[in-house]
Amino acid sequence: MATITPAKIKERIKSAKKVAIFGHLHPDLDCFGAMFGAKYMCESLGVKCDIFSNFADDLFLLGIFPKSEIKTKFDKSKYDLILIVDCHTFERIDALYREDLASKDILIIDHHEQIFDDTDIEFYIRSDKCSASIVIYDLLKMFKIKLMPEVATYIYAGIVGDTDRFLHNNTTPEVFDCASKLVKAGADVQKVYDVVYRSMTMSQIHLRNFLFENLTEFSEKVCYVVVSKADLAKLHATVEDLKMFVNDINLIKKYSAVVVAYEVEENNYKVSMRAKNNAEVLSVAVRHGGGGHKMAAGFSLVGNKRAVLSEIKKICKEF
Ligand SMILES: [Mn+2]
Repeated sequence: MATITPAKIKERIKSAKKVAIFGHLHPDLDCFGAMFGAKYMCESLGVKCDIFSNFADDLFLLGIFPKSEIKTKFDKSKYDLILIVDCHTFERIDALYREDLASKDILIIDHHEQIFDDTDIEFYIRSDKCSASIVIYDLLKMFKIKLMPEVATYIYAGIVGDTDRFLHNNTTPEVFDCASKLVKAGADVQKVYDVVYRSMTMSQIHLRNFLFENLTEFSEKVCYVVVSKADLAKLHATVEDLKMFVNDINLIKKYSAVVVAYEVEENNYKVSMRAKNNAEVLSVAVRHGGGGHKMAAGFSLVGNKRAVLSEIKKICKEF
């Protein structure tokens, strides 16, 4: 694993002919914020680039990020540098692109501890930062690139996403400082909040209620809920809808760790965990082949709802 400096990042981007930018599967606010911020960085350095994501057409985040600037089909012969943001492992890259990326020159800019094992990959990792978007913001500042209002909005959205509106303990004084500068640069704060927090559909409301109603207490400190694709279908809700509410489960005072398992593909569950009150969920996630942050981490489980449910009960004992 080769770590590189911001100066070297600038050099690498400037010497590329065309850059392809990727984030993780099912991109969230921070992933899109970092991808769009990185695109602006490359273009400001005079290098052409494209963002690639196999996103859902009706993704609500597209109310913030322009769909027309996201490409789906990737022709690897057209790009000589791959920039990956907000992603800590190849497994989190969409399978659609994974193979095509393996043979390319890769640079990773992120805030997750990395488990990429390819020694040719170059890394710039700031695990002390709240989001990949703020890492990009810092680079823009270091490269003396002036922020445009729309880019300030993208980065603001990324920070809001990964701090959950300045709620998590990754919200340092520096985050507020950055937010203030982004607002001064013209970030459309109300648009971000309207799209992300004031746009719930009735099926999302029903899903949120379903999650709380089906929450099961494992112990004094731990609770869990398992949601199958059939459950989601009954509620006319999607996996994207469900992801909006994982943090909400963590609002309950008594539980210091919450476990939410949801079926993303048939018999393939994503397990998202959240912690508070000085508890941590990362070590459990890592033990089960996943990753993330101390208080927000996850992993995958294979099996039908019954099998996953019994596995989750065993995992709850680890807290
Ligand atoms: Mn992130």
